[in-house]
Amino acid sequence: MKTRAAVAWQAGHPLTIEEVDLAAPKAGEVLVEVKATGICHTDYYTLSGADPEGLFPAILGHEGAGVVVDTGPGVKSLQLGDHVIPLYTPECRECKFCLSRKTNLCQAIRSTQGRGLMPDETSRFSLDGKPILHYMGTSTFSNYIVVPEIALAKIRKDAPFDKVCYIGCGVTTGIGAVVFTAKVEAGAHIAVFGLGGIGLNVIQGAKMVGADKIIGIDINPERATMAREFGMTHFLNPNEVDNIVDAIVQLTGGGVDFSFECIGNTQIMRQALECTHKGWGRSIIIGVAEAGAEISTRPFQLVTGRKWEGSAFGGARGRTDVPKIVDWYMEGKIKIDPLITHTLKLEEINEGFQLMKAGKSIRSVVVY
Ligand code: NAD
Ligand code: AHE
Ligand code: ZN
Repeated sequence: MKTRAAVAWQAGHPLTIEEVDLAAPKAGEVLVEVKATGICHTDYYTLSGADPEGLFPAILGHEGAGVVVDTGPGVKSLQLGDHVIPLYTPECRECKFCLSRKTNLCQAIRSTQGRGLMPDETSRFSLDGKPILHYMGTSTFSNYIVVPEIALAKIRKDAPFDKVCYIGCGVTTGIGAVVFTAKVEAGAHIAVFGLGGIGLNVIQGAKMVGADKIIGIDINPERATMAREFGMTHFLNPNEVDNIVDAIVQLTGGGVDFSFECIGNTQIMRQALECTHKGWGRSIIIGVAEAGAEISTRPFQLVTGRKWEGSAFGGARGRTDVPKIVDWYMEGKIKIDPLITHTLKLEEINEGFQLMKAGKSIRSVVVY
């Protein structure tokens, strides 16, 4: 079949809209009509050329929601008409990682996924007979996609696609980092570096679990209004504060219990670690830094009890946790609508990248 898709031909160049060929789902695979997709900073990062796994030509996008329209042989857990969110972190429930119960990083298809291929080492996308690569196993910048069954979370049918697509990455990453990775307790002091599509969700997760001081840090002062509405109690602009670490330590009487880096800047990662409390502070890296980047601090920071950690997809087990997060949204426990600042057509997708780059959007969502 044919599908309309935004194709990334090479790093640093705008996407172009093409009629791409899409092969039928093979065994264990599912054909999904994508109804809506968010644009995440990670799509921008890969398009920039800084991602060592950024291969071209490819169809980017990993924050979608849609409907099952066909299933390949052997698919048991999904049927036509099911509403789904594609998962860049699948959940096979059989690999060593899934069975460990210690991580959400299912490795069943990670190797082929990182090379832009389906598990049988081929692509389902092509144009003029030449293959076009998948991206993060999802490629939600295509109206139709083929995805392994283990990489689809089945969600309730009354959830609006143009909102819950954001649960496919940003919402789950931010809230999950608080709830699943850090397990922030009520009364904790926290600091959130970067108040974009991820950081604002860290803030609402922290408010949801009853954190006390929620300190937001961003160089864009316009982010403070939305952050306050989501639960931020204090705002610091690094351009107006001499020493951000000292400011946070003073504000909290010794440092925060948890900090979250939601930018992808290794200098800020160091500040995020060093503003945590001696003896027990934990700093969670969420931001993705470019190939070759390294983090550093005095080992004394760790000797004296601070812990450096990371979180991918908020530590969420996609098929298990994503339907629950959709329920939280439908029950009014979390907010998504105000964060979706722009709704675009597929033809306008490059504007979505420009809005993000200019700091004018929180999330742009493309509706097919
Ligand atoms: P975004 O562009 O929406 O937000 C980034 C925010 O950081 C902006 O508000 C910007 O003003 C602020 N910022 C930039 N430089 C700063 C600085 N020096 N000091 C303070 N604030 C600064 O991006 P996003 O979609 O929220 O993504 C944030 C990061 O998280 C990216 O690196 C993205 O790739 C990564 N990410 C990781 C995961 C994961 O699973 N680990 C998932 C999604 C996104
Ligand atoms: N290919 C990139 C990896 C970037 C990365 O860390 N991705 C996150 C998700 S970001 C979503 O917006 C992730 O899940 N990482 C775990 C994994 O297995 O990729 C690079 O920099 O190499
Ligand atoms: Zn993302």
